[in-house]
Amino acid sequence: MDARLGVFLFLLVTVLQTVVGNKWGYDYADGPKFWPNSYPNCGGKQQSPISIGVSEVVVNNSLPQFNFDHIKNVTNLKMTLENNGHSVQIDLKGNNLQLSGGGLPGVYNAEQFHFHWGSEDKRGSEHNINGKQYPMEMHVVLYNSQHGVFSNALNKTGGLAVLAFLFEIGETNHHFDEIISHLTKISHKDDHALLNTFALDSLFPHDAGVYYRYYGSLTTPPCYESVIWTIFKNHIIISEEQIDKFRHQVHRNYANETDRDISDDYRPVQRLNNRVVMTNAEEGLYYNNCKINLPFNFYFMVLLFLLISKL
Ligand SMILES: *[C@@H]1O[C@H](CO)[C@@H](O)[C@H](O)[C@H]1NC(C)=O
Ligand SMILES: *[C@@H]1O[C@H](CO)[C@@H](O)[C@H](O)[C@H]1NC(C)=O
Ligand SMILES: *[C@@H]1O[C@H](CO)[C@@H](O)[C@H](O)[C@H]1NC(C)=O
Ligand SMILES: CC(=O)N[C@H]1CO[C@H](CO)[C@@H](O)[C@@H]1O
Repeated sequence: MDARLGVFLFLLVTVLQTVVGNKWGYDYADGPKFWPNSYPNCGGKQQSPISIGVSEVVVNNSLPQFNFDHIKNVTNLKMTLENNGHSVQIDLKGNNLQLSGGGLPGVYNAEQFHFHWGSEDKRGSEHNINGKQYPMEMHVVLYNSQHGVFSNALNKTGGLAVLAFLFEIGETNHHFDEIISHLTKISHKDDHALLNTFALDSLFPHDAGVYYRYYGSLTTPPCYESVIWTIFKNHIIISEEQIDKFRHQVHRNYANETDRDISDDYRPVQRLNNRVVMTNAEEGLYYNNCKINLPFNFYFMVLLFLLISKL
């Protein structure tokens, strides 16, 4: 695009936004670039998501494991699936699903969990590892119980904790059947459906022991810098067929409007500024990003060794 045209469009959109008011989304006109106009916190210095460069991560041996015992609880559980026009969200309010450990300053209550995904496998996650984006990311949003209710915790430092899980494509994951089988019931904005309950941690990867930790923000307006982020090293596996249902069965519009998929509902990575990303274990310093690299390097080293030993 021509630079002057770009500036013109930017100004035009800025003016239109002021007129139209606080609407946000992921299109050019209402996208992340414009969020700071209506939501000043989105222009802050400790924003999320970020790119996690594994070589810059610091091991912190004082970061303990999480205690998922209470999060497993399905007694009197109520889970409501909702299309909020930006994502597919499962409401957990009032269930008293508590999380502790993981170096969190107190006991946190689960409020909801939701997803960000791409229209293609090569994008969709909000956080990336060593520059690599994943097709989907799940966020479990919790608030510090000392604030009583979610809305009070929202804008307090450390008021929120988000557990983030990255997805990769593989075999069908039947733990997601209950959610995916109800997507056609929430095909339009503001649609709701009641789910048969399941243990929240059944969606997590088998081993959720190693994680990354940093302090950041909500990845959607109003972008408050109140979030203690945890990104788990191990991925959740789902099939292409399953992710395709997220891509095409839920729309961002009301039923009386033209259907548009919710896909590509992710915010681009933000500057790290002075922040440090920590990990709770040495394994966090190794990320098997590219499976081809390892054997190649191995053979290369063997070859080099043989060559040197011949000299
Ligand atoms: C599970 O939830 C029920 C009802 O809220 C509660 O009475 C019970 O103590 C909880 N159990 C655990 C292990 O959290
Ligand atoms: C390591 O983690 C603990 C628990 O969250 C925290 O109190 C401490 O400040 C961290 N250490 C460093 C060097 O950041
Ligand atoms: C479509 O439905 C929504 C909510 O049901 C309503 O607010 C809106 O005015 C409707 N739009 C049209 C064009 O009828
Ligand atoms: C922690 C946090 O994000 N605090 C913010 C709460 O809201 C005010 C007003 O928008 C901001 O100035 C704070 O930074």
